[in-house]
Amino acid sequence: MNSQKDTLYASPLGNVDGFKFDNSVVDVFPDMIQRSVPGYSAIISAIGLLASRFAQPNSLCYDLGCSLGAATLSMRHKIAAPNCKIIAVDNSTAMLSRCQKIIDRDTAAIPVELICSDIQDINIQNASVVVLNFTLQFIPLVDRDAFIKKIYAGLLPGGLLILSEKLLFKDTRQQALQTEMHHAFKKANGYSDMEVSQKRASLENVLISESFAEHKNRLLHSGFDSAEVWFQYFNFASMCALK
Ligand code: GEK
Repeated sequence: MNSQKDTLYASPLGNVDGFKFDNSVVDVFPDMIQRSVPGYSAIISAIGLLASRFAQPNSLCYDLGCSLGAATLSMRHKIAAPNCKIIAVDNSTAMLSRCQKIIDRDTAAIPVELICSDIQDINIQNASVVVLNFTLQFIPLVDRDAFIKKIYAGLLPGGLLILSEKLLFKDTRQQALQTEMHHAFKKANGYSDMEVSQKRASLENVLISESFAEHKNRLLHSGFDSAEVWFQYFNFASMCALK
C-alpha cells in the first residue's frame, strides 16, 4: 500500500485546527511519521527484536495506539514463542480500517486482533509485551498514572513495556537545542518552515510531552523494577520498563 507524500501543512491555513488522526492523515501517515520522528524506523525494527526476547509462550502482546500497525508487523515477524497473539488498538476508525487491510495482506502466522477503542478502556491481561510507541503523549496528563498502573497490572512477571515518546527537557537551553535540532531534521527531510510551524501549532495542547525523569518516576511508582532509555535521537526517545 503506497503512502502519499505529506503536504497537509504545505499551504497557509489561517487558523490551524488541532491535529486529528483522520482520513487525510491516514493517506500520508507512513511518509509523515518517517520524515517527522527521528529514528522511527530504527525503533520499529528494534520493537520486533525486543518482542522476540520478551514474548512468553501462550501470552498476549499489545500494540496500543497502533496506527497502521508498523510495530504490530515488526513483532509479528520476529516473535517465535508458541501460541502468542497480538492485540492492536487504536481509537481512530480511519487508522484502524487501513491497518486491517495492511494486516490482511501480511502472511505471517501470529494472529492479530484489531480493536477500535480508547486504549485506556481495554482489558490488559496475560501480557508479556506492551508497546506504547508515541501514544502516551496523546493521553491526558491526569490519566497517565492510572493507565501505566493498569498496564503494569496486566503484564506477566518478566514482562516488558516499550514506551516511546517525544521528550521535554527541564533545562531551557537543552529544550531549545533539541527543538531546533528536531526542526533541522524535518527541514532536512523536505518540510518547509511553514509546514514545521503549522504542524507545531496543530499539535499544541494535543501532544503533551514530559521529561525522562517524569516518565521514569511514573514507571517506578507504578511498580516497574527498572526503566531506562534504550534509544534516543534528539528529543525522541524509547524506553524499556521491566516488570
Ligand atoms: C506506530 N504506534 O506507527 N486511544 C487509542 N488510540 C489513540 C488514543 C487513545 N486515547 N490517542 C491517540 N491514539 C504507531 C504510531 S501515532 C504517533 C502512533 C504520532 C492513536 C492515534 O489515533 C494514532 O493512531 C496514534 O495513537 C499515535 O508505531 O502520530 O505521532
